[in-house]
Amino acid sequence: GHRAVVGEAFTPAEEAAMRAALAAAQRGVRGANPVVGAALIDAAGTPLHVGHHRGAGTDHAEVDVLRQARAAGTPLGDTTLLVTLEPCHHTGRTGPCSAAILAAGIPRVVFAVPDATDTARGGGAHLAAHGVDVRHGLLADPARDLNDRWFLAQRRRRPFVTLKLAQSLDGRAAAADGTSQWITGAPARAEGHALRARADAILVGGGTLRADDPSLTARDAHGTPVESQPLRAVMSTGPVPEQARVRRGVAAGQSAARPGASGDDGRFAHLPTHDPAEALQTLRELGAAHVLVEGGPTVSAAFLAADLVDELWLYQAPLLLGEGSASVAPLGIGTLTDASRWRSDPVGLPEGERPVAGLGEDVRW
Ligand code: AOF
Ligand code: ZN
Repeated sequence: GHRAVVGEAFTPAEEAAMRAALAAAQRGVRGANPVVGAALIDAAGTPLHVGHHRGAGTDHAEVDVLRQARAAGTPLGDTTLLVTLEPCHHTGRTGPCSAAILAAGIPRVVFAVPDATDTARGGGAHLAAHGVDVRHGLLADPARDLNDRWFLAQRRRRPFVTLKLAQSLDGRAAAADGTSQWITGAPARAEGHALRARADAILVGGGTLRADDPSLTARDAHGTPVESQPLRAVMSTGPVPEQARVRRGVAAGQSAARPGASGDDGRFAHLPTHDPAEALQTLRELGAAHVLVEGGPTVSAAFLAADLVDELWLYQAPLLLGEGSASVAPLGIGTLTDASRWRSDPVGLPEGERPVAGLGEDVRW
């Protein structure tokens, strides 16, 4: 692992600021990007600003802090910036934080853990080479824990996978006659669209394609397709009909493929396989770092059985169906010790929103 260089010391004020940055990071939403927080202190250790990254496509934590500092007119010439992750050194959806920090004239940077990607790492070395006093390793363990699933996805060299399930209290995704729209309420569906907007690719299986003919577009709160649409993927060895909505997505001209994530026509990919690992490899080659698996039961079970789910968003609506199909197909688990176990983790939920169990409300885990 990465440890602080022996002899490197951090002040109590730096540690307090890094804790504030770690707390701020948790307000971000996981996905293609890690959750990251940053804090700025002055030479006396006085806290100045705390910021965080809100999810893929938005400002990085460092840039969030710099924006606050600019707005407040904070002088930066004798400050220390603390970041929970090494400042990036690449242009992805946003520009390099290394350059932003240099341009701002911040003389000292402390980061908790190095960036794990081949593309974005190197910000620490770059800053040091340009005269910034750079140290790292402060509160490295909690910083790693904060993004454990993201780091794991980097190590495994495959996209981060979110599985979304919407089900009744008794774990069913459709009633006996096949009706399934809608089991969860409007807020859960709206949040589902926000989840889509953060993903690079949305994946469904052949069953969902035939049953729902979904368009798999990401829409905003007003129902308007968001500007940067994720790649739409169907994982099925069967055909995808020419007239399937998933091929068209939003009306022509309304959709802009996300840079790097281009399918057959920049927006749609047919993955003719039953193997989730193979599907993920193809999506990775198409540029996807975050894949949202949206069903149905067979595809969900395939990803779970292959241990290829990093994050599970479970929406449980307050109704019982009794009969009907399960939200996840049989996983081949014969005994309790083999159960697929999950830990409840509020990280990734928007600020002020936490799972609420209440009569008449969708419960989100
Ligand atoms: C930072 N600060 O707050 C975050 C970082 O596509 P982009 O531009 O958002 O870049 C994504 C990559 O940047 C991501 O894979 C990770 O390596 C790094 N995330 N870096 O300096 C941040 N979120
Ligand atoms: Zn950055």
